[in-house]
Amino acid sequence: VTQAVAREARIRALAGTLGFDPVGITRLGPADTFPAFERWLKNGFAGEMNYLPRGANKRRDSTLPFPEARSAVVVALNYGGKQPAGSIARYARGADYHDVMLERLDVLHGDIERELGREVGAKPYVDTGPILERDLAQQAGLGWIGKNTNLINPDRGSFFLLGALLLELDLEPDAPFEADRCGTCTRCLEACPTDAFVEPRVLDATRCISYLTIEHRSEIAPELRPLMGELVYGCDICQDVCPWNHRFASEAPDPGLTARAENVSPNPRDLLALSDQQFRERFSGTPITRAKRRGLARNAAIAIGNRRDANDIPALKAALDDPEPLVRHHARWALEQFGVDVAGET
Ligand code: B12
Ligand code: SF4
Repeated sequence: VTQAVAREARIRALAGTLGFDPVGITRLGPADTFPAFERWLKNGFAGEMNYLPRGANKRRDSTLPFPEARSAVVVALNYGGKQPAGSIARYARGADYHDVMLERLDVLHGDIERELGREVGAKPYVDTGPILERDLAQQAGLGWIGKNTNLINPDRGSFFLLGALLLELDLEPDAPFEADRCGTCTRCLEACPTDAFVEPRVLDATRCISYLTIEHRSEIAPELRPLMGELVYGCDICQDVCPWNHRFASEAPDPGLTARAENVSPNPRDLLALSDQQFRERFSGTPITRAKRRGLARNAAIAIGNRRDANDIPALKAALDDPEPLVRHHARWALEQFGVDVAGET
């Protein structure tokens, strides 16, 4: 065993001590799945996520965003896949994972410098630039890209977030994960309520409930609304049905991502009634701020239209006076689901 290998082992152990699991090391370089990404963009599957075409070319090769970096420590952070299902996706029920992950990657950076006894240029990365993270994780040996497009680890399933510490170090890489362990299973493709998979490993995001509830800013297509059920932020369904998660998902999330009890399945009636200030107070520091008050209220109106509880009708009528046309429009749709005819424009 060379000294270099011992150094990589120590870095992996440091990351493990911080709660990251699994952990892998890769050299930065060309992304194998970039052609699939380009095709996906060309087909319009990115919808309104304009930041994807904007940084498209850099995703070709993970050396492009940070040219001084040579290697990456790629890490996973568990968000507790066995937590009960609810109307908010599991990853989004507690602190914003970007904050948790970035802070911890900074700690890892300091630990590595101490371990090596010198300064090392580094850049913590989580969704913060143009990198195909699932590709990078596959390169680092963390798992394979499943038919539901999630990165699946053979001992941990897929209910984790990915991050990377890009380092100005030439580290000995782990072997990429080459196998495809999905086999003939197609449960995720069949379980998707909106039929969002065009084929295995290709998601038409414009139909995905995660996209619709989080990234899509405008009206949601009327034909998709009934298929969204009562989900108001994100969707875990194509991971819930995965046999790898049945076997390996864990009960408790990383302590940094502990769920706030009120953010598991909030009453959509309450969400619809929040003012901008109440929204900020309730959700600041969580990923949910990304949808903005108007987006979450729109989603809540759809959930109410789908659950059809007559007690919600007064809340919907009140939302016809919402300052946002987007919210008024979806409240009107929800009232129509109760057979209430709403006159006037929205
Ligand atoms: C845009 C985005 C989304 C979009 C689009 C997702 C998608 N599947 O395209 C939306 C909003 C829908 C979304 C949803 C979710 N996301 Co998201 N998302 C991203 C983001 C920012 C970019 C992903 C991207 O480039 N998509 C474009 C498509 C083409 O890439 P891809 O889906 O990853 O697909 C790859 C493979 O499918 C492969 N491929 C495609 N075709 C083929 C064909 C063959 C034959 C092969 C071998 C491979 C292959 O190539 C693609 C490029 O690498 C990443 C962070 C990052 N910077 O990477 C997080 C990220 C992928 N998301 C993440 C999470 C957790 C989610 C959700 C689970 C959240 C939720 N509960 O609601 C859902 C899961 C939905 C799903 N089935 O993917 C995690 C994934 C962790 C994991 N274990 O995989 C990431 C890495 C964020 C993070 N830092 O942790 N997301
Ligand atoms: S996250 Fe939900 S809506 Fe999106 S592809 Fe998976 S099952 Fe379908």
